[in-house]
Amino acid sequence: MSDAAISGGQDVADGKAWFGHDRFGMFIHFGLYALGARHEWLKNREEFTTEAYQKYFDNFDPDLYDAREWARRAREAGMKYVVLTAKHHEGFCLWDSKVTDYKVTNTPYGKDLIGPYVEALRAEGLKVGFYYSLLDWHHPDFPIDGHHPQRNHPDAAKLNEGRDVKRYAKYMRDQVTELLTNFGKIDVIWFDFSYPQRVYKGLPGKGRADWESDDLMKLVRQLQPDIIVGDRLDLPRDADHMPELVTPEQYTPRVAPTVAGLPVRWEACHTFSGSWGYYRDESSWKDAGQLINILVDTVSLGGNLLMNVGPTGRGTFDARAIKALDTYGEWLRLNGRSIYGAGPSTYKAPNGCRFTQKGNWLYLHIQTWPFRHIHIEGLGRKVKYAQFLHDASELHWLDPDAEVDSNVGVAVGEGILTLELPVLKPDVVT
Ligand code: JFZ
Repeated sequence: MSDAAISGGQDVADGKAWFGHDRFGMFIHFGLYALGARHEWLKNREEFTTEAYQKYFDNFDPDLYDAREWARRAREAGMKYVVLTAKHHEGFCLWDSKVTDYKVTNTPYGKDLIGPYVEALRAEGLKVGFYYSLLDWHHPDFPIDGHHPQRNHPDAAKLNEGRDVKRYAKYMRDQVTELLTNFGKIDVIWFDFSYPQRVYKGLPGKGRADWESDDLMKLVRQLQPDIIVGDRLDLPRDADHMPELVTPEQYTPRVAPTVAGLPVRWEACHTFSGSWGYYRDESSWKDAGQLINILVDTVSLGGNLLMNVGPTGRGTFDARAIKALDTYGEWLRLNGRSIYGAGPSTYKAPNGCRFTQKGNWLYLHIQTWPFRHIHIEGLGRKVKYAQFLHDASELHWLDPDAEVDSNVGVAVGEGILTLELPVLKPDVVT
């Protein structure tokens, strides 16, 4: 299978080809909201004023932050790149930005978080990504809109007088320049997000005209020619303007996403428990089977998976996150060959199964364990050898022209391969 097929059909004979090969990355949502420990949108949902939110800034001290530990955990989970929220919607910056005071170096912690992060990822052989929020609930020039915490303020329209979105767009370019100049080669940048059609109580939404997305994009290209740019800048999207990275969020697409009918590079992003930011009391943590299925489903459709961790206010991954990461690490150690460098197959997987393919190796992911047999259409007389991946134990099968085994009880259909399985599912992660 060619690189093009692996990446979802796009021509990737460039510095971005690693992406479609690596398949699995870590998202990290870290900011002041970690202290609220109840979702990264809390300032918005609870309609905090900036003054009321200041308590998190004044108490921000992730004293246990160890970038090497984050990077090591990502690598051991089988992840190949990491994308960290350099700035999320709350506007707080994790680096020593020269164009704002609302930054980590002015908190009790007092140190830059981004430099050590970048260095640690490189030391572990991981690619480096930044998430940068287009929304900013702190910046004085960001006009209040339907996604702003002050959207219901009786004088919202009045408060908007003097807010100059052009100045805000310039601020973003200055910050992106810092991020893409001061930390060496950056591999991914994730802008989030646009909502030009959203009007709320007469307050218009924002899109490319507000962000000045064309200029922002030009700047990014100029500073980091090989960087992969996420698709939430509200840029035109058609056959002549293919996005570089389509980003479905918290769902697995039914089929591989396309733009103008053409295949496109894409990455699903998911959470362990629903929230992106650390949420202490959330109980909806996905189990091991769901975690593995999300990865397999995504790669079987030619996409990447960006799986999120929300570190605690101390700067650590909590025990539940570590357990989930270990699930991936253990599974990928045994089954990574079916993920890295693999992509979709043209064969149709049987019910309860998914296929991934790499060259002449076809990987059958059995998500629902059947009783003794799986019948696979289109594979009859095509298979030379079959084995379990986790332990390389040989598997037997019946081809259409094989002697019909009376125990199987099926005259195997034309073109169908019947795979024989142990009655008991082998005791592996999933
Ligand atoms: C965004 C953020 O708001 C969220 O906090 C997180 O960072 C996630 C990865 O990205 O979530 C969105 C963005 C856009 C939409 C929905 C959720 N949208 O356009 O429907």
